Amino acid sequence: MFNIGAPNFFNQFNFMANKILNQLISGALLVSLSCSKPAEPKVEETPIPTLELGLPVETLAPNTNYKPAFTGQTRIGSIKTKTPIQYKIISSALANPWGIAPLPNAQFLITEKAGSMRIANSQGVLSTAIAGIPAVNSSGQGGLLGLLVDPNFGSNRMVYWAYSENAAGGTLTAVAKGRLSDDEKAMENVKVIYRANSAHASSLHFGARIVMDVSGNLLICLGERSSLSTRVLAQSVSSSWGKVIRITTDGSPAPGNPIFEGVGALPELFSIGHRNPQGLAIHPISGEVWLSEFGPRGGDEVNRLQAGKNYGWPTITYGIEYGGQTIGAGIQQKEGMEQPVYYWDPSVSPSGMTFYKGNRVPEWQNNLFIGALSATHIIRLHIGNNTVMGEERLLASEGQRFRDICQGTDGALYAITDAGRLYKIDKE
Ligand SMILES: [Ca+2]
Repeated sequence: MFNIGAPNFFNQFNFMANKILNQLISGALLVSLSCSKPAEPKVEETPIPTLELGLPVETLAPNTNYKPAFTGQTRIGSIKTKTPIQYKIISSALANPWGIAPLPNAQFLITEKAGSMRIANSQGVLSTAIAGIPAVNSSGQGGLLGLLVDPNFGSNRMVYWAYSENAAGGTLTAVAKGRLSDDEKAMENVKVIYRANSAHASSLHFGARIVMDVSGNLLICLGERSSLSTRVLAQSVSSSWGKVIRITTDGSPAPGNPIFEGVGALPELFSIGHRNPQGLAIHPISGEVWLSEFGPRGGDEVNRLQAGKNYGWPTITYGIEYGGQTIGAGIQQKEGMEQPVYYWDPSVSPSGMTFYKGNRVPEWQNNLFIGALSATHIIRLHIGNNTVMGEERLLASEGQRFRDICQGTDGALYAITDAGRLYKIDKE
């Protein structure tokens, strides 16, 4: 057990400065919102009495001198959880876990990259691998990836998962569904419901998280497969690379999908212009879908998804090539392309994420928690009126690559790491 909630001298010392900074940023945000953003339905938030902002959590130099589109789009002030928090490792026996989702009875369903799916109980004890999962290609970033437990699992026992599959010409991201057997040992009636168009000889950028929206349809994020020749297809409406798709639980394009203009536009597209999204979560109040995606060097993003919108990659980005060159025309903003709600430079490698809607830590309600891989911590973002109001780094001393995070039925957070750990994070 470790305590990460204690205030420190630095915070006390900077109290007044923080309050002034807080007011300045709040004022700037209001001006920015009223001047440059179209009117959006306001999202009600559980107010925090005083959101004291410290210096931004990021202290490293950025990769570029690009300017954000609005105040608070990057390097927002830091926040610190006041509730005393504890965390513990409840399992270290997972092998490259990739996705975690709560099951009834305080259990969790977990995918492992090499192709197995297991159940962990509330003490972290793991089941044997569940039988009946189709083969995956786990080279590079591929494998058994994101999963979703049906919100009506209690009555239908349905599970959906995404994975990289061998296909003519390389690999592709596929989506399957199945019924978890009553004895929890096998996936029954497994059916592949979607295959990305098309295969590519790359082991990178599969995307592959799944959520169910308020209408009961599936949203799945798909990467653009990383090659210079394929990244431009994130802008092509006839390719499913670099997209978020919205399909029924049978795999057909969902009713009410937006219409994209262009030859051969795929009817399953929900949003376009993504690079490698590895996080999806439904906002608890608005029901909107939020997404995290890996940008290039210095351009990782959080986006609030709206049907039919273009999120810019590779035309606009706050990042640069890993070799240092600018990307495309080196622009960060363009008419007709959406700005990220938030971005990180340097990169943090944002992966799975969840909004907190529990009662264990009231000040966390509706906050967004994101596993960070290269930055080795859990990101906490306080969201208000669809903007990021403050950022905190949790479990940074653990030095783990956090791959996914979910909220258990007990109201605690549970996070998995590439090294095979399952953490429980809760109030003391
Ligand atoms: Ca973008």
